[in-house]
Amino acid sequence: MKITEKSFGKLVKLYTLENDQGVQLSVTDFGARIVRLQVPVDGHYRDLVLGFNTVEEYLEKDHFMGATIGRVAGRIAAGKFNINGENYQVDLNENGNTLHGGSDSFETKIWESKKNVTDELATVTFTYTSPANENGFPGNLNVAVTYSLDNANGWSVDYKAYSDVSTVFNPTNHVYFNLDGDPAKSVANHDLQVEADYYAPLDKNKLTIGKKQSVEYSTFDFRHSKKIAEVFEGDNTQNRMVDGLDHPFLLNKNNSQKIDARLVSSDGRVAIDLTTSSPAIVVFTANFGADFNVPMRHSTFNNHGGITLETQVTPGAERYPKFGSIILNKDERYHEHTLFSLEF
Ligand code: G6D
Repeated sequence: MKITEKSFGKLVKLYTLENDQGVQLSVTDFGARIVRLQVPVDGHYRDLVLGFNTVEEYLEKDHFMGATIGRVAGRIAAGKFNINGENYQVDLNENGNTLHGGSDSFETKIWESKKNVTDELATVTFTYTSPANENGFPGNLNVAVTYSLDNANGWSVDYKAYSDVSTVFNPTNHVYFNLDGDPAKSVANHDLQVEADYYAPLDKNKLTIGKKQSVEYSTFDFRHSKKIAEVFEGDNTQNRMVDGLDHPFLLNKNNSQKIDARLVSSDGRVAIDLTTSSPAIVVFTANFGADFNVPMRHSTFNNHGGITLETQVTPGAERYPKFGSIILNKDERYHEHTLFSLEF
């Protein structure tokens, strides 16, 4: 196991965690972000995630890519919520709503970093203190995000946090996978499995509407692995509205179930099994439209050239308690964990 460190631009570092099997996970303190994930396939490295080579490109082209998202991932309708009888209004940055914690949130901050290597595990922990009232959110919030890589080809993300005042907190990571290693190629022929009997439909502004919809007999039924293509080609109005998937899947969490989700490359050579302590996964198929032809590492992105598996509480929970709670009480310890097991 080892970690190498190099500059990723002015004041910003890139850490590469490497195991004895040659898996390389590169992360940066700029947004506590995943930049690259490489595995050896047929003697060549295949890069499984989308990314750019410089901080400037992230800022210009897509600042959420690979980043830690917070304080609250997804959309807060009209930026309003209530904690213990107190009303809050946070900054608005998309159609009169708050997306991913408002503008310039976790993803554009330079986090503190600390690395550690043992024979079996390499870890980098990024920490950031979000000051009270940042983008309107209450409480000084201390956040730690730890990326770990083990020798059995598992890598994980741990989120820990506490606040000096009760607040809301619902972080995730916004890494886009393309297990074919080519952002020019749609993920339509990847196989996806998600252990969810229900998903949350959206309105035209991509806000959840407080409904849990059964996946049965619909394109949203990924309980048995199937090609993603169906969500791009069918006539399901939810898919057509967002041009694919941009939906929360409410995880079943059966004791017998081994994994929560599985993604397999088009050629079947690479797979990722995801297991999480979070209750939901927002699956976003990078529905950026035909005009978003942005040069990325390896090639120029084409529509649907990536897919996120964003572990979190279903967005809208501040309005719809049936989705769970995103309240982090004063001095309570927050901890969520997601493991991604690689097969190649
Ligand atoms: C998220 O769900 C949202 C998308 O709608 C958004 O476009 C993207 O982040 C940037 O996953």
